[in-house]
Formats: sequence, structure tokens, C-alpha cells
Amino acid sequence: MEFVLIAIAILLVGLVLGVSLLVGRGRRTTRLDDDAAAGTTLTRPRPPTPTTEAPPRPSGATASGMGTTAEPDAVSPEAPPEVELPPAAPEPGLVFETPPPSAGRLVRLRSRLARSQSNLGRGLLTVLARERLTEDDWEEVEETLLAADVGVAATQQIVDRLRTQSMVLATASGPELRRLLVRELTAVLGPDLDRSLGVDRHDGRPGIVLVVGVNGAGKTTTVGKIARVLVGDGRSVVLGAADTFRAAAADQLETWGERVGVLTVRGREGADPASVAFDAARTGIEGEVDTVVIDTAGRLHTKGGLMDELGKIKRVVEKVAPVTEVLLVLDATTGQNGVVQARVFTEAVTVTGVVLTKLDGTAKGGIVVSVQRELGIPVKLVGLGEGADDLAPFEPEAFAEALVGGAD
Ligand SMILES: Nc1nc2c(ncn2[C@@H]2O[C@H](COP(=O)(O)OP(=O)(O)OP(=O)(O)O)[C@@H](O)[C@H]2O)c(=O)[nH]1
Ligand SMILES: [Mg+2]
Repeated sequence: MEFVLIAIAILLVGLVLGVSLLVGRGRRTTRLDDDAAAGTTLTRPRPPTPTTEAPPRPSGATASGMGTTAEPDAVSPEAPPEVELPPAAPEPGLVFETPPPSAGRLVRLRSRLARSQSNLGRGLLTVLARERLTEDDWEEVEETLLAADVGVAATQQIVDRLRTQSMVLATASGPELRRLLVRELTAVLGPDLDRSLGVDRHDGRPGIVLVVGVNGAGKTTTVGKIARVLVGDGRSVVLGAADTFRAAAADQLETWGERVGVLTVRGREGADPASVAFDAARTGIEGEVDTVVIDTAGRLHTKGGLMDELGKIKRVVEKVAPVTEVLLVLDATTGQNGVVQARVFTEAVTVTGVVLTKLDGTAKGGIVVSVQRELGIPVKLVGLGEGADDLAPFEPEAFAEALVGGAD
């Protein structure tokens, strides 16, 4: 009897232990799930760096204390139906790339200017190294500059300045000659122009960058590369796929964003681009990100339509936040044609900076000079290849050095 009682007691203790273990496991599982749920923002903008600003929402607009509550409050709380946000859950095992910072990129990428370098840099150095420069030689210098798309006015300036130094040239050593040429090229590249990008938050709202240009110029690629530059420099970013002309355009942009953990706000094919851009801006405001970068279409059924649309995108976005940078993307290989197209854009929106793409594919690196002079807008970024990080902030002296080549 005693034996039976002891057996029952052991059984009861075992049962209690078993149940408590099960409960414990259940709790742990739940906690794990909770953690996973809390950290599901991987494909969304990275959390903003802690600032002195007040709580995120709904009073985010008052955070800066600038009294700018009116504009964000004017935004309708309902999301426009056309805009689709990707699911917040991360794909298992997703690893984001960490792009290199943007500083010093132009120097690292200088070999990409090899075609311009051999035509312009080496061409000029060969002539200038001649012992006594004749009229024919100076004409050759002029032709070399013009052939590299430097433009008439800048060519004249360079030739005039070099001619006044012809006595120096006659006795200059190779490295001295090189230095002189770099100096003169730098001078026509506008070394004092402000090339900073309007990407910073201000008044409690993100910097908003609008990217425009003709089709095929490299807009979407550039938006993707800019996102990488910004992420590499430690900023949080939202992308807006306001090119709703082709469905593939948004996919293309989303792929760029996904690689670095940046959210892309997109619409259905044919959706109103201004509405997508608006929503991207609002998502950026709500997520308190640093910068919103908006890609636009390069082609519509009519040119007039495209320009009207760009104007509308800007106006609509500015209902919630000022556009802080309008970048015009130009394909360097199109030469003067690109400059003519660019003028049409500058009439539709106030362009604040030029991105010159495909400089790796042209022998006419001098286009940077003529684009700036003819448009009166600084070149802020240059595209030097199809690689994800082949976009560099434009630096006149480093560019002149790269064009002349032979420094290393
Ligand atoms: N070699 C080189 N190719 C580039 C550069 N930038 C862009 N491209 C290429 O140019 C092509 C067109 O680029 P996209 O970014 O799709 O051009 P887009 O302006 O968005 O074109 P649409 O959306 O049709 O208006 C792609 O094949 C890019 O890889 C560059 O700096 N160098
Ligand atoms: Mg595109």
C-alpha cells in the first residue's frame, strides 16, 4: 500500500514538473516571436538616429519647434489607394550591403576616365611639351579642347592663359607642365561653385531630392546609386518610384533599395506620379528619415506632358515638404544634344544640380565644362560606370587631375 502511495506521489511531482516546463517553453517561444515582430523593419527605412527631437508621432512636425505644424497636418491621414507598400516582414537571411562612403570616390574611379584622358590630357601634354610652340601647335591645342567638348568660351580661356605662359612652358619639365595644365583645367571647372547636395533634414522634415532627365539618361540607376551613397554616409533614406510609365521602372528601383535596406514607395503602373511622390515624401516624414529620393519618368506620350507632370510632382510634394534638390541627369555621351534637352527641363523645374552619367563611355570629358557654363548649374555628381558604387561627388581638381592623367 505504502509502495502504491509513493508511486502516486512520484507521478504527481513528475506531472507538475512536466507542465511547468511546457509553460516555460511556450513563453520563450512567444517572446522570440515578439522580438521578431519588433525587429521587422529590415526592408523599411532604418530607424532614425536618436536626436533631441520630440516623440516620433503624431507630433513629429512640432519636434523642431519651428511652428511648422500646419503643412504636415494638412496631409490627409488616409493613404492614397494607388500606393503599395512592401510587406514589413524581412526575408529570412537577408543581408544588406554596406556601400563605401562617398568621400574620395572620384580619385578611386579616375581610371574610368581613360578615354577622355588619352584624348584630352595626353593630347594636350604632347603638344605643350614641344620645344617651341608655333601657331599650328596652338591650333592643335584648341582643336583638342574643342573635340573634348570643353566648349568655345572655355577653350578660348584656357588657350589664352596658356599662351601668356608660353615662356614658362618652353622651359617647364614634364611634371611642371602637368601641374600647369591641371591648374588651368580646374579653373574652367568652376572650383568655387557650391556642389553640396540638399539631402539634409530641416525643419523636422527630410531633405527631398527630385531626379529628372530624358529616358535612358541613367535616372533610375543614379537614384539607386545616390541611395547607396547616402546609406554609406550613414543616412536613412526612402525612395519614391514616381516613374509609373513602365511597371519595370519601380521594380528596378526597388531592387536598388532592397540591396541596402531602403524602402521604396511605389504605385501601380499608370498611377498618378505626383501621388506616388507625395506618398514617398509623407512616408519619409512619418518615418523621420533623413532623405527622400524620387525617381521620375523620362518619357511620356508628349514632351509637354512630361514637363507639366514634373512641375505637378514638385508642387504636390511641396504640400508636405520643400523639395531641397532637383537633380538633372544628363548622359555625357550625348554631348551638346544633352545640353539642348537640358534647357527644356530647366524651364519646367528649377534644377539645382546636374548629374553627368556615362563619363566612362566617352572621350569627351570636357562636357562637364560646357554643361556647367551653358546651363549655369553646377555638376554635382558624375557617373563613371554601371557598377553600384560608380557614382562620385564631383570635385574640380580631382577631375582635372584625372583628365590629365599620368600622376601615378
Ligand atoms: N557606363 C555607364 N552606364 C550607365 C551609367 N549610368 C547609367 N548607366 C546605364 O544606362 C542605362 C540606362 O539607365 P537607367 O537608369 O535605366 O536610365 P533612366 O534615365 O532611368 O531611363 P528611363 O527610365 O527609361 O527614363 C542602364 O543600362 C545603366 O546601367 C554610367 O555612369 N556609366
Ligand atoms: Mg528609369
